[in-house]
Amino acid sequence: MKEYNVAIVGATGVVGKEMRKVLEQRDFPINKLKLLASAKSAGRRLTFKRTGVTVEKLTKDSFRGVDIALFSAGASVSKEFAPHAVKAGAIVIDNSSAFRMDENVPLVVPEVNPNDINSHSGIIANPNCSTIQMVVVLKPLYDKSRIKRIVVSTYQAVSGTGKDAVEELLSQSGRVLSGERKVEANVYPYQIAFNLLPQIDVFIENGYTKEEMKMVNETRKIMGDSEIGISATCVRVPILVSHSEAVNIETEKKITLSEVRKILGNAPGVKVIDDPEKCVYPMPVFAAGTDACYVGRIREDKSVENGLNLWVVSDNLRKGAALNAVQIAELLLERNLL
Ligand code: 3JN
Repeated sequence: MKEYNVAIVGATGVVGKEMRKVLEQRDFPINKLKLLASAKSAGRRLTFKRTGVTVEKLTKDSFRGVDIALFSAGASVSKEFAPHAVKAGAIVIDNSSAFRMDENVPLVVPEVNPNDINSHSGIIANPNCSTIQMVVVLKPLYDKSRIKRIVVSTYQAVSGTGKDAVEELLSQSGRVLSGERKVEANVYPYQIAFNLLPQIDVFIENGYTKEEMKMVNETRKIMGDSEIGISATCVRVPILVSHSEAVNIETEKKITLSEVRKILGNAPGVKVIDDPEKCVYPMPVFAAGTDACYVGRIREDKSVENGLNLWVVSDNLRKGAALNAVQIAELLLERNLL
């Protein structure tokens, strides 16, 4: 079997670390793994398959001989360096928002729109974590009956912001528990421990945040339906890993609850966890470290025609980022697109 040279850009970040783990766990056919990061992290030794790999400083010449470059170092790094990677002959799988809405860049969730990958021209975008877990669950329902409208509220873990936010939640929690009344906030505008923030990313003119509009625009692009009505409210909660979402949808035709359960029970990447009588439903602590998008609290919304409510939970670092990126790479191999 052919083996590939893979680079991870942003190798020392929370998603970069998870990418290394997912590549190893799924035994992705790697010849050489290149770990790239800023000058600050260059020289660090990280482990891949029990072998030490030295982190190298990212430069425009980093991509010679690289077949696949997984980018997770933020949109500005992607904008600057992805073109160099493509020029060097690599296929870029980009986890940032830099190219997601670019017409010539496929935005891919392998369970949802795998065929979009066929038309890539060097860059394939990985959607936002909150979008991915929602579309994995909604697409199989959409295929039964078009979804007219989605109203979603998210409960997003701090790891979505990165390492500093994880450390801030832990240290603030410790301080609050030891009796401090007011704790300093550096990463977010306010304390996140024992609190929640109805703001993810910055606000734009329409009163929504960028994260909320990413969910709207990316969902329409991935589902291939620019007419779906979508309204999102994104909230940061004091959770380390796994995003949760309360999702309300209106379908064109009625889908009965038993059909919903059957469809989702057979859907790739989805696990139904729904036994309210036994208090069984998806939760972040159970989803963390696993691969599925979990769905429960499945019930009708009787306040509208053909309304449904769902509760969706998934590990934001895995399916929301690293796993989806590696699945895209696997799809490229499967389809001989590399
Ligand atoms: O906050 C989260 O839970 C997800 C954060 C995603 C994020 C954070 C900063 C910049 C993104 C993203 O993936 O959309 C970006 C970005 O690439 O713009």
